[in-house]
Amino acid sequence: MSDTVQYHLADGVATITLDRPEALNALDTATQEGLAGALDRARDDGDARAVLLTGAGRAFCAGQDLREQAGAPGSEADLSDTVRKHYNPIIRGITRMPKPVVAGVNGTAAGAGVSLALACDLRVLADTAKLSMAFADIGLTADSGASWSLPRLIGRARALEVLMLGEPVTAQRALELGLATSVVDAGELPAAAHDLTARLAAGPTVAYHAIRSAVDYGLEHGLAETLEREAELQAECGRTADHRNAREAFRNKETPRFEGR
Ligand code: LHQ
Repeated sequence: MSDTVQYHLADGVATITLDRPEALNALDTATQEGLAGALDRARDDGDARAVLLTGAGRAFCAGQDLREQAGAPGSEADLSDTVRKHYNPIIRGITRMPKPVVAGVNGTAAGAGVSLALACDLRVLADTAKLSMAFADIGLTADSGASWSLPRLIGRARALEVLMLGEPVTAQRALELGLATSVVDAGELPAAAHDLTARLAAGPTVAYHAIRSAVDYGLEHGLAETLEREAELQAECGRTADHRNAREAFRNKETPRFEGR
């Protein structure tokens, strides 16, 4: 792990905390590598059934560390190197996680920091949070999956508006746009984000993964293909102990207990 990324397991929740508060959790190379490593660890951790990504201090993540040479505007090759080498694997690590991933957006997010939150399945925002699509402010295009996730979440017109105009999206506006699952008082953010993630950690993990896969597949395929993909995924879910036990619990008029397998 890295000094600037913490990993903590409790209640089936792997909490990954970006921990460079003095730089608003900006992503320097060590933090990028630490985050990628923490995501791998969460994926492989049999006791982790959901993942919470959050930040220490007053910010969630200020995006690329603009002070670090590797990320500084230099040649085009420099930027595409770090995007390919560091950011893309992180985004794949989130979007391919075989368990739910929640962003606990405890404060400001900018640039690739917003992209991290958008890649997650659900987003709980502190009322003080602002999402700043800062890319164009420094003459860059959207990266780290924002050009994929943002139009899926809020549509093309609004995605272009948010990315081109670059006005910070307040927590309340994020809720109206459908970018936030919920908005809570900043002081309650850690508990609220943990509780929501713990609820998912106690759920049918295989089915959650299948739900994300089916929805993403449905966004890119026609109805006929999607119906077939749903059938395949349903077959996988139907073979899980969680499904068998939930059917048994239904017959016995009991609340099902899911074990994530
Ligand atoms: C920072 C940063 C930061 C270093 C605050 N870096 N130190 C991907 C790959 C390749 C290349 C490039 O880009 C990308 C995608 C991106 O992520 S592009 C977007 C990069 N991020 C930004 O442009 C955001 C820059 N930061 C800001 O605009 C402000 O700091 C925000 C609006 C986030 C917060 O403003 P304030 O609340 O007023 O805080 P502050 O500006 O005073 O910052 C506090 C400290 O954090 C300060 O350090 P200091 O030593 O002076 O106290 C900042 O320098 C540092 N910090 N963001 N990205």
